[in-house]
Amino acid sequence: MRVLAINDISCVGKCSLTVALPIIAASGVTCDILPTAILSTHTGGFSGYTFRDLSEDIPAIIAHWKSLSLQYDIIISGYLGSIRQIEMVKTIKRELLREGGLMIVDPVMGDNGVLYSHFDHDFVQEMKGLCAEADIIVPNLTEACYLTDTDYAAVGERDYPAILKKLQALCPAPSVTGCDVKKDGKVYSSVFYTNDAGKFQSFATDKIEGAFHGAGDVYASALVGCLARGISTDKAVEIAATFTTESIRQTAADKTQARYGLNSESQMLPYLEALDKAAGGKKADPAL
Ligand code: PXL
Repeated sequence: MRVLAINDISCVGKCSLTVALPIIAASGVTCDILPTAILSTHTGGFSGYTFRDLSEDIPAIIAHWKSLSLQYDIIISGYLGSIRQIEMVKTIKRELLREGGLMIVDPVMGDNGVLYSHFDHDFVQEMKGLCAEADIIVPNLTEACYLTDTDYAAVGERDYPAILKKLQALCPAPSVTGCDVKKDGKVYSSVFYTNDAGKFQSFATDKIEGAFHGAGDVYASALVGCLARGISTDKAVEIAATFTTESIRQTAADKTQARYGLNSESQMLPYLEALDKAAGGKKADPAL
């Protein structure tokens, strides 16, 4: 099982590849990386960061991998620095995803109703095109709203199924994180998703107040890890959402600055135990 994670390297502030590589690799599969940019920190909550766009290097990297006849079982794309990189990911899918492989797109663009720095309407339009080429997409609620031209400020929990349905017009299996749901006077954070039978489902975990950076990356990486081990989508969502929530809970208890990312390291062991149990102890096939 060979997975390719396409994302940036934010050297400080755990997110993107510094989250994806340890989680996917620990899940028991080979995880290769394609860095899209190198930043001194991520762009949320820091100023004065450096940003080196690696677009110029990507075609030669792909050409080299093709000369090695590399093929991927799963490709997951995350933070892309430009519209040109969106086009590159489409090419990478065409040239390096094996037939029957899974293309997963995390359309990283924003949070809490607003786009991150560097992104605009044109980027959103192009991202819709990339999502249309994916088997699974994992937007947060903000990104789901941008992808479906929905007004985030007006969204209530009644609207989640309609958003999921609109996303399905783009991609067969959306999984939307960060959907607040109230039950018995308590607020939960839910994932609304489409399961392997094509049914809309949701999975709720405790909502922990605060804006925690890198949570989407932890969720997407754990989901990929579970799917790579042959676990059903229902169980994969449950394991990934639980891992993410417990990482947020520990980060809140640690009282570290949210911009430095989640303490997912502390939750790695329970995550792996849940993963191994769900996989029935079956190991992944070796990477070819
Ligand atoms: O976690 C999402 C993310 C990834 N990469 C970079 C970011 C962000 C969110 O701000 O800035 C560079």
